[in-house]
Amino acid sequence: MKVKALKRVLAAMTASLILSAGASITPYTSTAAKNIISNSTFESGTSGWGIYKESGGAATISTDSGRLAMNITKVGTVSHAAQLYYDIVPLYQNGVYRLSFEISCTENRYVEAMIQQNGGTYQAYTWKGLDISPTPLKVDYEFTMEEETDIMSKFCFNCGDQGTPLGEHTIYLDNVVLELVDDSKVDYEASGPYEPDIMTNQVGYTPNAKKTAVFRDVTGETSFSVINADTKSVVYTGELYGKTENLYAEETDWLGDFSEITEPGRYYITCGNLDDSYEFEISENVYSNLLDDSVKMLYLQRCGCEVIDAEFGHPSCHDSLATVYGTNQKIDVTGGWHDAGDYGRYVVPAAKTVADLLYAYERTPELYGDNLGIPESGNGVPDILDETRYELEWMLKMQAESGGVYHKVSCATFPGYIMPQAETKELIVTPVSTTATADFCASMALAYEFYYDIDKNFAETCLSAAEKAWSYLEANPNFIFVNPSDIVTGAYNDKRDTDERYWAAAQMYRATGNQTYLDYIDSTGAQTGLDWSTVGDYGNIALITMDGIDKSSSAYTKAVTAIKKQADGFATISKSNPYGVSLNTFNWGSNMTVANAGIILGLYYDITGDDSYNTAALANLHYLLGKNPNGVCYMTGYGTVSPQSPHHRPSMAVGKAMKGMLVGGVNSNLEDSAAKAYLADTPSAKCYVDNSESYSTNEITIYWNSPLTYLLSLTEEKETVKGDANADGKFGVADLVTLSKYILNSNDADTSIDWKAADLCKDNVLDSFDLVLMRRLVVSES
Ligand code: 9MR
Ligand code: 9MR
Ligand code: ZN
Repeated sequence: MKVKALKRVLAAMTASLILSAGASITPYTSTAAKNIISNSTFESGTSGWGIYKESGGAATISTDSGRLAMNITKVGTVSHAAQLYYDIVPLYQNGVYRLSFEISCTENRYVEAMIQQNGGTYQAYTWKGLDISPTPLKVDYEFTMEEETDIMSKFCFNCGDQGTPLGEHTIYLDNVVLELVDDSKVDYEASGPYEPDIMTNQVGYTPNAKKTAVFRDVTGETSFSVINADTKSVVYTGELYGKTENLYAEETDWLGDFSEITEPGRYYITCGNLDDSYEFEISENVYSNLLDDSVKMLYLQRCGCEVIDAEFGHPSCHDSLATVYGTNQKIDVTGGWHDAGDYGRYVVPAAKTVADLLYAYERTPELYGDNLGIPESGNGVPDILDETRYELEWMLKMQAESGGVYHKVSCATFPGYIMPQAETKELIVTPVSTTATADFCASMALAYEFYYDIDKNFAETCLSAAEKAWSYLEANPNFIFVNPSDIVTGAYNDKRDTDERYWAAAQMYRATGNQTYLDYIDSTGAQTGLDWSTVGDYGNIALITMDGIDKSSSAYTKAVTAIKKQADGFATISKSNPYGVSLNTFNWGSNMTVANAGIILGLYYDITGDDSYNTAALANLHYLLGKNPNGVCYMTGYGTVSPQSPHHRPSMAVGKAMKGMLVGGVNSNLEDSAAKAYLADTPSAKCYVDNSESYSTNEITIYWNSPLTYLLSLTEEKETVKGDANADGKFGVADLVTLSKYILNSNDADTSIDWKAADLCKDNVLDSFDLVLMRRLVVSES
């Protein structure tokens, strides 16, 4: 029990550390007396070593007679303008290190050698100024790591401007050795993240939701208890079940079901010697703030206007004209939302965001109010529609004369960790792509429907922009984007545009009812995906939820079949995974993929009324909000432990995580230095690190928030009238007809039925037993 108290303190500490790179994570393997630098003699290339250039510096590296040769043509204007580096050097606090290397240069000059923090303040942990010359200089010394452990520091040589003008020259480096010679004072244990033993959704549950907790490291316990956090009384005791060897997280898991607790309140779970779970809430409105913040986040990402907020407010940004790539043409593309932790604005991910928001609103309009605290609040239009319109207005500016749509606008490179108004370099609009044009077409056609009653002129502008885009698509079969070589910001490049065109056609059909689009849909067949790169399922959503669509048409039935197939796959994985998540592999932005799976499951629930799909959809929500192997609520500012150091420039500049952002989450491909350093030996389902340098696990984006918004719109518990199979709000003979029909054609996805209301036997099957009960109910009520 003492251990428990201690671990708790650590959890609380972890939760309060802001932007502290080295504070909390794994590999505890001792590195004593091994050369930490893997390529030290350059016998076969320069692998592991790289060059950083800025402020006018120019340099290349190669090998020369078994040495590393750094050829410098321009020293630039600052000392790190030309920098030779070796990434990911673990330095443990109180460790004594010995560093040695040989260095020479074709000229006499001064360089700095150091091991420094890679990010943050770039503080040096050890530093030497060196006068180098053609005669090799042998450097060999010991130092102690005084600062907090930093397992991803950077060893580098600043070879830029040091005050003396220099022509082209070459620096040679060889026999680099870094060893941890004394680790007797290193406390390896001190740096592990706290991993809870019992995981639940940390935010909580609606009263009638299915509620299960995951238990790990169980030693002999067979039951668990739910405790009321205010009274400390045991309100429920249940048995552990479902022991599973979880290969993805490398742990053994048990489950405990506490769905019986429906009484609103705050609770936590205990189980023998395991650490108590974090507290969570049960209530009707448990997600309302979360839902509001998932949309409000977009306001805080607004570009091209003053943003008002006590902590993250800023003056207008990115409001200069932008240059169309490769021309002298300057255009106004101000507005829209910053995409992510960077300040680029990209059409392709914008379209996904817009679609998620509008379909979330369509699914459960009653959840969306007019008081989010955005400038348009109180104007009589739901804020989710006002906020979405802010992006749509920007998207309209991205359409070229031709009807084609520019892929994106950003500066040529990513800025430092600054507020948006401080990024003042030239804005560049990159060429038109057919993926952006089709996504734009779909978004505008969709917008036409939603804004028609609010502002007819705007709606018509959207529809004619969509029509212009469609004409461009007809004339330009396929023009896929690649980043021009001098632009390094988000590429959002795709291999095919079939799914984008399918989505566009489906939205155009919904907006106009025109047969041409239906013919186009039939020619491609249903496509899938709710990603930025695959968007076909938005086409399926458009068709399935379209008013008055012919349910026997091939467009409709193929869309339903595509959804069913995916929903069944996601439901199966969710059932087999102790955490209830519908994924077994985790890539960049996996939290979006998890939320997307929830959307597909929710849609299929809406089609069939089969509760098991809704349960699986919400299991994915519970994963995102804390019931996952890392025990993290991935939405900033919610739950007990949520990301403190997201890769998000405003949060990094302010020194505090902005609230209401869903981070990318687990990504086992280790695609940034922090992920490589912290997660090298981590099981795939746990590859996440709360470190601001980890953009491949801990960045945020507008299109990761938006599927969460959609998923949350599935949480509204609708009152069901007993026996109301046809969901018309009352019970009668008509429901008997619906149920008989359903049972007769039980494979027919078309027969829509409110499963929960019709399942009178409460056995999760709809069959003749329910029919018998329903007949009795009709008789007794008449
Ligand atoms: O900050 C950038 C982030 O928004 C991107 O998702 C990521 C991948 O493209 O790149 C980040 O920028 C990094 C760049 O790729 C490499 N140098 C360091 C930059 C900041 O971490
Ligand atoms: O979300 C994108 C992810 O699917 C890609 O694997 C990754 C690398 O191309 O890029 C992600 O998008 C980033 C974009 O390029 C720049 N802004 C931040 C985005 C999220 O990291
Ligand atoms: Zn901006």
